[in-house]
Amino acid sequence: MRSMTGVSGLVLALTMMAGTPMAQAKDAPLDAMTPDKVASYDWVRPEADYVRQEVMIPMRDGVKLHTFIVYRKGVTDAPIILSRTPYDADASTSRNRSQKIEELLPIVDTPFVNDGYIRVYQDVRGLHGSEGDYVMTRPLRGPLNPTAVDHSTDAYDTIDWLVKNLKNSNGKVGITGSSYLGFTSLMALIDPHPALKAAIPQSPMVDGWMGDDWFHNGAFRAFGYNYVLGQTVKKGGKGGLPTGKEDEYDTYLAAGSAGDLARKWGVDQLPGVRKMLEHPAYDQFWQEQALDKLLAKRPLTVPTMLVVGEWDQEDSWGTPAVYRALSADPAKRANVSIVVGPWRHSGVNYEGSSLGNLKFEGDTALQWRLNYMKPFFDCHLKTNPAPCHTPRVITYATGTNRWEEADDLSPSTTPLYLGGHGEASFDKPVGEGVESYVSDPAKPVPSVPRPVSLGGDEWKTWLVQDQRFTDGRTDVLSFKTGVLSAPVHIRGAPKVDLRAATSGKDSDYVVKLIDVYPGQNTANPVMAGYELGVGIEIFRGRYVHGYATPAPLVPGKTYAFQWLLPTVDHVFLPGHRIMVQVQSSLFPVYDRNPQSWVPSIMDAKAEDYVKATETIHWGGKDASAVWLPVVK
Ligand code: PG9
Repeated sequence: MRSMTGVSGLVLALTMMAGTPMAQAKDAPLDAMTPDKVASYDWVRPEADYVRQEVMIPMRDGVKLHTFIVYRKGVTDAPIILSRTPYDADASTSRNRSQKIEELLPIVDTPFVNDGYIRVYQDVRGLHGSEGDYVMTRPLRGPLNPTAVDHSTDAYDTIDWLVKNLKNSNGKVGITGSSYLGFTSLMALIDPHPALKAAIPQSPMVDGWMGDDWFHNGAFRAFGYNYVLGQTVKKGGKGGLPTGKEDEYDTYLAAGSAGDLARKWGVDQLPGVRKMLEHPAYDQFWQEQALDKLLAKRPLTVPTMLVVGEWDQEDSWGTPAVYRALSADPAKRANVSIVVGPWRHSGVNYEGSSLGNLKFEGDTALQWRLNYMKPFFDCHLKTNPAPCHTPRVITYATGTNRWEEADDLSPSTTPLYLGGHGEASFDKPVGEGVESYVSDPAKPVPSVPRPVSLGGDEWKTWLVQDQRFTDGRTDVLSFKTGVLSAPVHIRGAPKVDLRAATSGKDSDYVVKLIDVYPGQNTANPVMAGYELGVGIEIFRGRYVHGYATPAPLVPGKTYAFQWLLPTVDHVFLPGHRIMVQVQSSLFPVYDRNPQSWVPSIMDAKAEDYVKATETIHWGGKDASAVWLPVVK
């Protein structure tokens, strides 16, 4: 099956193709019509302090995957760190086209290549230089994938080739990467190659419906069309929907439903978009791909450190879901740990001393990489390593701004009750009552102050946006504690238990858990009175009876809507207040709920979008609360 005998032959072939134009003898003068195009140029010069090999690694079905292998010249007995990416392995290993390895590879790789590691990046099948067909987040072999290959087999075959062909390796491999690369890292844990000794999946895409890129608890992120366009279209897809610099609140609102938006901009026939539009509920298509469930069914033989940002705007679900699934099983518990840092999506791989208006104590991402990532890979991958001391839970407590180690996340057992007159309290309110608002899909609550631009820096920081811009809107309820006299420290996933009724037949509910900063802050005025979202998450009401079984809500009937907010470690400091905001839209990050009953919201018509009165109960038997994972 293997068409190559090893790295050295291929490298030689590439070198011969590259370099000096062959058409003309070297010293002969050129005439004006000598063609100027040449085959290639070898930009890795002899003085480079590294070796960079480009190889095609054969998989079991004959497809070859495009792979770059980079290491400092002269390394021996070297552990290997592998990343399998849809984002161009060539680009990942040619930063600055530098001749110095530290400037060539992403900054996260520096401590490793400086310590004798081999770094490998590979294009997933069907993208960039790799052969084969591209299926976005290709499902595992099984009911959804009848072929003989998936990311688990591709990782296996790649690792097998690496340990057999890299003569300067010590035969031990780790795998890592964020988001899509986190997903491919997790896939490698299924029937893993024996040489795979450690994994650090960061913000992996685990379940595209429950709370990662495409849907959150059933509410849809049409913004994903941009991703599909950029990644799956050969020509013309880069740059996303061609809407210019318009306020995307207007763009999305004018289009109507998510289906109409897709049709209007001509992306409705892209397979990646169609798969979303055709599967609005949590059917087999999504359930069979949920990696937390797939991993829970198998042994976990590879030590795995899962990583997520507290404000991960794309894949906040996956890491905690996999941690819950694996740590609940005594047979797997010893092999799994979780890291929660003060980062945006993939922020762990960049500079981490701030996020939006928030400032931390130094570069928290670098701190994690040096103090936890490096020792973890070292102790599992080096030859004759020092023993591992990996805490199960490693979190950065925002608020007090310090790293903490613990044996587990805290369970959500302390209710913060919503009450009358905009109050929130740890004591159950005396009496009971309701608060209400009118939700109008014609004027959805914006996700950030307008104008909205879903890409770029605004997207990276929207979860830490000051929430004062919605506090006080007539379609947003705010419930606030008194000023705290002692810190309230939470570590885990707060759980919403919202007791609510709608006058419509369907409704979304958004709950924001907010840290309200003191009103005066002379040293840092931007944070005076700041309303920091510590967890923002949506729930689509039609799924209250089950995610696979959408059903109309009975107008006026009170339901218990329950869902998890993202996993965090946060300290609400004395002098601060805790606020809970409730609203019924978060637009345009999430599509609008028409609030009347339609079989698929993807195809709601203009006339289906109706106003509804939302009634939130407090106290009594229907006491709405956010259950906090308080550290005791
Ligand atoms: N969140 C991105 C993604 C992962 C998997 C599928 C689609 C998108 C990413 O950052 O890679």
